[in-house]
Amino acid sequence: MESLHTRAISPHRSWIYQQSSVFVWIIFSWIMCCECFKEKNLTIGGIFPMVGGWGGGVGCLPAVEMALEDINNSTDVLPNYQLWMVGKDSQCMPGLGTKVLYELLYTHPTKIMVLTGCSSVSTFVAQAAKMWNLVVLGYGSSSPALSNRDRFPTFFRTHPSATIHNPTRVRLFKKFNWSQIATIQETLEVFQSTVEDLEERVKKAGIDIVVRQSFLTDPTNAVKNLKRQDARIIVGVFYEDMARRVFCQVYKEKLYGRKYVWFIIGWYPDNWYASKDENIDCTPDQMREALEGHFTTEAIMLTKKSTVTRSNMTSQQFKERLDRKLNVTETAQVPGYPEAPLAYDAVWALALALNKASARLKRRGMRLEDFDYTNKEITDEIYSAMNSTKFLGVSGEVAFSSSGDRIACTQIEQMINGVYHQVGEYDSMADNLTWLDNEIWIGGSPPPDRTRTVKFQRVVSPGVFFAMCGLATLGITAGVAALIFNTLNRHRRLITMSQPNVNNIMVCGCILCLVCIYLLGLDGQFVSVQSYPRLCMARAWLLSFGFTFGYGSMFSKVWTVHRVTTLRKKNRRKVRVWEFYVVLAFIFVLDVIVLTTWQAVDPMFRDLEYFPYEDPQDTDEDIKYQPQLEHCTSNNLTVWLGITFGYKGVLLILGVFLAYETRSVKIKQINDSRFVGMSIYNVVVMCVITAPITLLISSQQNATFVFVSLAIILCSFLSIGLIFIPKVIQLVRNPHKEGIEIKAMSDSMASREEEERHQRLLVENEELKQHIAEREDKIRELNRRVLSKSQPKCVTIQTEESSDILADHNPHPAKTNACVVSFTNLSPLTIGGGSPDDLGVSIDADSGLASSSMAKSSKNSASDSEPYC
Ligand code: ABU
Repeated sequence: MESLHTRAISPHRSWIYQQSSVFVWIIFSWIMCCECFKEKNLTIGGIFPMVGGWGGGVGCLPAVEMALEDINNSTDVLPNYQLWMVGKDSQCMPGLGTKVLYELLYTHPTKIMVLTGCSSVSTFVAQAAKMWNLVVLGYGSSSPALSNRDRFPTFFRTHPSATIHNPTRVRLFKKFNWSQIATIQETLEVFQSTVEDLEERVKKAGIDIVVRQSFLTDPTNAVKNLKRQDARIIVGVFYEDMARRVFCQVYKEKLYGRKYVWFIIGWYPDNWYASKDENIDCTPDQMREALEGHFTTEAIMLTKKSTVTRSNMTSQQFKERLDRKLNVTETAQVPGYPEAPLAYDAVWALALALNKASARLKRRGMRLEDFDYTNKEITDEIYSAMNSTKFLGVSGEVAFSSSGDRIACTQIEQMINGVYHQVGEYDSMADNLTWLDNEIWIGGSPPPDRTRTVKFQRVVSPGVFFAMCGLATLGITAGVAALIFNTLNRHRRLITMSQPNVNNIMVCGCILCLVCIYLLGLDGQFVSVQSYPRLCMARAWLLSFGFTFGYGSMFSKVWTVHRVTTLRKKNRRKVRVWEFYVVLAFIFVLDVIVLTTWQAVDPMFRDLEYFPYEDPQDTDEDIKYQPQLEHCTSNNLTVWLGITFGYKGVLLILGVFLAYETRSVKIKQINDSRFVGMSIYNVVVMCVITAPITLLISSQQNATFVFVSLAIILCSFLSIGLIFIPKVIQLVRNPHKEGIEIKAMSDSMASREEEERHQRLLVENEELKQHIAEREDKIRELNRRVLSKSQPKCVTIQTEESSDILADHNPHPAKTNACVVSFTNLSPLTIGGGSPDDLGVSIDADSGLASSSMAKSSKNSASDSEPYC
C-alpha cells in the first residue's frame, strides 16, 4: 500500500527565514528554526477509502489537504507546529483498514491522531487505536455503533451518526400516515445498528416493521421477499455499490412505481445509479425508472449560512475552493464530495484540540511532540480538548456529544425525473419539519402502506336461494295438502288402518325440514352479526326435530311391524297406537337433551372462514378483495356433531334393517308399512350421501345450500308421495267402496317378491297336475284291464298297483276295497270328484305349500259309493 501523502504542507515560514537579510541571524535562525522545525512536526495518520462501498476518500482527501494547508498557514492554531499527514487507502475494507493502521503505527514518525472514514474500517481502527492511546477522528463514519463509548473510548466524529436519519424518517412516516414499513439492509454493523435504532424509534411511534430483509452481497432474494410480503414503504440502508445491485433487482421485480415508496441514504453521489458497475446488468435508464420518486435523507453537511467560519471563509467559498481543487466538471459525481466539509472540519477540530492540549501540556511541563503511544497523559489531554472543542465549521456548528457524536439537521430529497430535488428539512432537536410541498407522487398522492383489503362476504346467490325456497314452499304445500287429505278422510278404513296421526307427524317433520331450507339460505345479506348465533341454533333445532318427526314416525312404524311379527304367535296381540308414540317420544327426548346441553354448554357462534386474496377485476386501484364465509360453529363442534350424527346414524341403520326384515310383512293396522320401508331406504340413502359431502364442500356456499336443500326436498317429496299418493289414488278410484279400496290397497301392495312367489307356486301346481294326470292314466288302464275280465262279481281288488295308487292318496288302504264293476259307468275323470282343477290344490298364501285333495276324493269315493253286490 502506497502512502497517499507524506509531505510538509506549509513551506512559507522556512521560505521567510531563508530570505532573511542578516546572515548571522539567518544562520542562527536557520539552525534554530531547523532545530525548532524538527521538534515541532506533528504527524497524523489518515485512512481514506478511495474505492469500495463508500469511496469517499476521493472527495474528502482534497478537503483534508486544504485544511492542513490552512492550519499550517494560520498563526493562531498550532503556531509552533507543522501539521503533517501520512495517508493510506483502506478501500472501505475492514481488513485492509486494520492493516494500514498497523503500517501507520509501526512506521516513523509517530502519529499523534488518526483520521478515518468508512464505518466498517472506522470500527476496527477505533477499537484498536485505544491500545496505542490514539484519539481517532472520523470524518466519514456514520455507524451508530461508533457511539458506544465503552467500545470506542477515544473516538470522535464530525460525521453525524446514521441514527440522525431515523427521526426524520419516522417524522415522514407519520406525516403520510404510514403505520407499517419494511427494511432492507446490507449485513454490516453500520447498517445493522441503524436499523436497530430505527426499530426502537418506530416502535415508540406506533409504527410496525412488518418485513426485515438483509443481504451480504446479493440482494436478489431479499428484494424478492419484500415483493412477496407486499412491502410498500421500504427503508434501504446499504453502501452505494450495493444500492446499485438492490435497485437493479428492484427494477426486475417491479418493486417500484406508484404503489411503493423507497427511503435510502442521501450521501451517495448524485448520479450514483448511472455509474459503471460490472456487477449489475441494468441500464442507467432502467435504474432511473426504478428509482423515480424515491426519497433520501442525509445530514446537512455544508452549512447554508453565509457566516464566515473558523477557517476565515464561508461555506460557499469553501465549496468553490474545493471545486477548483477537484478540477472536475461534475463534482456531484465525486464520491465523498458531500462529506468533504466534514473532512475539512475534522482536521480543524483535531488541530484546535491539539492546540488546546498543547497549552495545557505546557503548563504541566509536557509537549505534544513527546507523544509515543504509551503516554496516556498526553492522550487524556487531547481527549479532553476534543471533548470541549466547539467552533463554527463549514459544515455548521462543530461540537461533540458525550458519545462523541455530531449533532446536525437533516435534509430530505426526492428523485424527480432522475434528478434529486430537496423537498424538506428536519431539525430533530426541535422536531421542526420544514416541508416544501414540491414532492411528486407517481399515483398523484402518497400511496397506502399496505394493500387495502376489502372484505367481501360470500353469500348464497339470490337465484339459488329463491329457487330452493320455491321448491321448499312447494313441498310445504304438498305437506299441508297431505295433512288436509288425512283429516278429511280420517273416517275411511284405508286411512284409519295407516295410523294417520303417525303419518301426520311424519308430514309435520317434513314441513319442519323444508322450513329449515329458508333458514339455511339466510346469511350475512339478511341477518345481522348479532342475530347470527340465534339463526345457527334455530337451524339445528329445526332440522333435528324435522328429522325426528319425519324419519322417527316412519321408524316407529317399521319398528312396530317388526316387533309384532317377531313375537311368538301366542304373544301376539293387537297393535296399540301409543306404542308408536313411545318410540317417537324416545327420539324426541334424546334430541331435546342433546340440543339443550349443546346450547347451554357450548353455544353456537358466527365464525368466518377467510379465503385467499383476490385481485379486483373492475378497477386498477391498489386493493384486494378478501372473501369470507360465515359458518355456524361452536368450540367443540365436532363433538356435538359426532353425538348428533351418532344417534341419528344408529336410527338410520336400524331403520334400514327393520324395513328390510319386514319387507314382505303385512299387518292390517299398518297398511302402508311397505311404502314406509321404501321411504326409509330413500331417507337413509340421501342422508348417507349428503352428510359427508356437505362437510367436504362447506366452503362453497351455493353448492352446499343446493345440496342440502335438494336432499331435504327429495326426502320430503318422496316420503309424502310414497305414503299419500297410493291412498289418494285408491280413494279417487273407489270413493265409497271400503272393502274394495282395502283389497285394492293390498293388491297394489303386492310386491315383486310376492309376484315371484306366486309364479313359483303356479309352476309347482302345474307339476302336481301333471303328476295326478299320470296316475289317473294308470287308474284308467287298470280299470280297463279289470273290465276286460268282465266278471260281474264283487271282488276286492287288492292289487299291488291299485293299493299303491290308493295308498298314495289314502292313508287307510284297508278301507279302499271297491266294487270295481260299479265303476264301469264312471268316467275316470269323475274319480276325483270333478275336474283336475278341483283336485284341491290350493296355495296357502302364508305357507306357500300346495296340497292335493286326491286322498280325500278317493276316500270319499270309496265310502260314498255303495258296494255293488
Ligand atoms: N457518509 C458516508 C458514511 C460512510 C460510512 O459510514 O461508512
